[in-house]
This record gives sequence, C-alpha cells and structure tokens, in this order.
Amino acid sequence: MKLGIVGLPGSGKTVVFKALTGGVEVLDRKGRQEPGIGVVKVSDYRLDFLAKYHKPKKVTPVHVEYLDISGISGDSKSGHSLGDKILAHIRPVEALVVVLQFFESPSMEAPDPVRDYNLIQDEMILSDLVTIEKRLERISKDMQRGRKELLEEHDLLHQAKDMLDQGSPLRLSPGIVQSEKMRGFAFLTAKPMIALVNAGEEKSREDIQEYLTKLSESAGGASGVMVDWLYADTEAEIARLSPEEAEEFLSEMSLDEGAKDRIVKKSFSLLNLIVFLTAGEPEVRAWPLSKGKTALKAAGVIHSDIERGFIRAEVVAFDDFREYGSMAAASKAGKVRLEGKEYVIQDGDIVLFRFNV
Ligand SMILES: Nc1nc2c(ncn2[C@@H]2O[C@H](COP(=O)(O)OP(=O)(O)OP(=O)(O)O)[C@@H](O)[C@H]2O)c(=O)[nH]1
Ligand SMILES: [Mg+2]
Repeated sequence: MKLGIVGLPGSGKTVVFKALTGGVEVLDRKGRQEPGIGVVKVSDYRLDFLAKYHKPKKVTPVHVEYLDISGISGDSKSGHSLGDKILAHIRPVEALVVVLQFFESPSMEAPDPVRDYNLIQDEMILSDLVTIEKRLERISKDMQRGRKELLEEHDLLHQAKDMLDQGSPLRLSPGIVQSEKMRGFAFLTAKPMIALVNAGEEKSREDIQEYLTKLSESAGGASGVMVDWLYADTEAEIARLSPEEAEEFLSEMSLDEGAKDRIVKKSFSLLNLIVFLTAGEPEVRAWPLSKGKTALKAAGVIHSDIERGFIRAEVVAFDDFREYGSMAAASKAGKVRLEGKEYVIQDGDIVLFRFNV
C-alpha cells in the first residue's frame, strides 16, 4: 500500500514522514522533486502469534510505503496547477495524508488548519480540472471525426467538470469516479485522504479538537476523508525509540498509541482493507485485501497460478486457531472450513489454498 504525504510548504511534511516511518529523511537523488520514500512494516499480534507457533524461515508483515511529496503551494489562483512531475508522484498513491500546520512559526502567518485544508483542496480541484479540460479538448475533436464510442467518457467528464466547477471534490460522487472510463485518470480529489493536523506542543487538546471538528465539517462527511492529529516533532522522536521506550514516553503524554501505528490502522479502514494470513514452515505472512473480496481474488493476490488452479481454500479464523492452539485441534473442533471460490474472506482468516496447475 502506498500513501502520499502532501501539504503546504513548511507544514511539517518531512517531520510527519519521520514520525510515521521512524526513518530518517531520504535525501533527493538529483531532482529536488524526488520524494523521500519510507517503508513501514505493519505490526500485527496475529502475525507474531503465528510466527511463534510455526517458527518459519521468514515472517512477512504488510508493508506500507510512504512518500514525502513536496510541491503543493496553496497558490492555485496563479493559473498554474501542480507540475507534471509532482502529479506523476501523487497519481499512483492509494491515499493522501494531508499535513496541516498547527504550530507557531516566526516565518509564517498564524496557523489555521481549516484555511490550509481549503487551499489544498482548491489546488487539487484545479489540477483535476486541467486534466479534464485537456482530455475533453482531445475527445471533442475525435468525436467530430465520428468516434461515437467516446460519448460516454465525454459525458462523464462533463459531469465531473461540473462538480469541480462548483468546488466539490470528486470523491463525493463515487458513481462517476469509479466508473470504468474514469478510473484511469486517478483524479486527486477522488483519492481517499487523512487530514492530519500537525500540532505544536504548545497546543492544548481542546484547541486541537476544535479544529478537528471544523475539519470534519469542511470535509462534508464524505466517506473518503478522515481527520486526525499528532505532535509530529515529538512523534518523530518516539518513532526512533525501542517499543518499550516508546510505550513509556507515550503513556507520559497520556497517548495510548503512537501515530505510526494509528495512521496505518486508519488508512486500512479508510481504504476498506482487511488482512488475511498464510502460515507454514517456510513463511508466515500477512496480506492486505479489499473488504468483500472472494477466496479466488485472495488467491490471485498471492500468485496468478494459485488463482488459475484454485481448487479450494482451507480457512480458520485467527481467534479459533488461538483458542484451540493447533491446526489439528481446531480441525477436530470443526473450526477449519473448506471454502470455495466464492467465499468472502474475513479479516484475520488464516487461509491455505489448494490449487493445481
Ligand atoms: N514546533 C514545531 N515545529 C515543527 C513541527 N513540525 C515541523 N516543524 C518545523 O517546521 C519546519 C518545517 O518542517 P518540515 O517538516 O521540513 O516541513 P516540510 O513541509 O517538509 O517543508 P518543505 O518540504 O520545505 O515544504 C521545521 O523547522 C520544523 O522543525 C511541530 O510539530 N512543531
Ligand atoms: Mg520537506
């Protein structure tokens, strides 16, 4: 899973990147616009339990990749939208983490996360409008030459344009953006997003909460937006500590969990993802999967051969496995089910695929 960290200049993107990845900043290779990349291994008690049980050669958690992307200026009125290079970095990410400055800084105006949220939204709307207008220009010409099959795309683009002209992000209209003809555009305003308030330590929880409430209202209750906050400076320190030290530090600040784990969990729920597990001697592994996908699709996530030669899936819920303590005992208790292609995978399912190629 890929998440892009975006925000206005100096909003604390790079500090947030460190807080969320625990990594040090990856310096630009040559071009200044190369984003820093950090990979987080998602901790999961189920994976730890299975690893203790199987003692496998290899344990593979879910990986989340964060990109520290610069380039949003908040200055969308100048007639320039985001550069192509930045867009190329943003397009492939599955969700955006939008960093909103909420710390005092001598070189900047008083912070206002809601103002900044709206500036960023305007810039993304403008960027999508430019994409649409370019494409409309192209296909209008082609349609004049008689290419009637473009009509559907043309109409959808117009509907999308109307929404954007009214200042509405496309995620508010899943019917448009999820249609076959529109998916390839990877519109920015269609991407799920976490609006992340980056608070200075001088800000009280009440001050922060006030802005979180306002932000939720600005987002208009759209299902693709979640709000959250962190003390990024502090969390960037915490992310570098050992788990024991981090826990102590967090409890001193009366926080139950570091931002690193929390934001990963949030993005899973934002993207409607669950985790299923495969377990054996060679490898114990956690796999992300969209909620509602079948056993056949899950097989395809692992390998196209397993999907092609799918015979059946042997499934046991993690909680049942833990309760009975072994595969044999779970099986004896009737907890290991034989499921077919159409079975809908549940979060925490331990799955063994039987296949034949
Ligand atoms: N007090 C305080 N300062 C912060 C916090 N987060 C970032 N800063 C400061 O804000 C400045 C900018 O932080 P960066 O993380 O570099 O911001 P950025 O968004 O990556 O900046 P660009 O990449 O230049 O756009 C630095 O001087 C940070 O120390 C915070 O949570 N609290
Ligand atoms: Mg930066």
